[in-house]
Amino acid sequence: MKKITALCAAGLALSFALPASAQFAKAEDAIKYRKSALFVMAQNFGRVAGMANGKIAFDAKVAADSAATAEFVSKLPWAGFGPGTDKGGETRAKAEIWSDKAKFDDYAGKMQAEMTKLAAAAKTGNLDDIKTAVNSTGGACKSCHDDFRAK
Ligand code: ASC
Repeated sequence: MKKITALCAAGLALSFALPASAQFAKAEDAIKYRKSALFVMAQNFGRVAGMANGKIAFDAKVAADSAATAEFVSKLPWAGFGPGTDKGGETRAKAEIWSDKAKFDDYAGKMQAEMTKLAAAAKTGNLDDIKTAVNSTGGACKSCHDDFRAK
């Protein structure tokens, strides 16, 4: 009972501390969250890309697992880009993410769609298909970085 009361109190405290974004207690947490998700995604995508361009020995099982993880994690960063999270932590996110949100969301959607195609290609184990999908996915990462990430 004591534990439940403490948990409720913690939840209540969090719900009162929701200025910047609906899902995080403070902007710094949202920034950490989105950067962590993008980092985990990049580690997994990078492994598959390394196999596609011959820098890492091709292992179909590792490629399929990594691509599946990257696909899942590609859904996560966006919750960390809520209103008021343009500042408050270490970030290279440009103000345009919030002023041109429709364009940002469009890029985010395209990247996720490419990750889904990459995961499907990796599941088949066909290296040529993986290469094609890696290129499209990398292109989607790059176009968003070009417009929305500071140097
Ligand atoms: C990666 C990674 C990115 C993208 C980008 C593609 O592996 O970490 O941010 O690919 O470099 O152009």
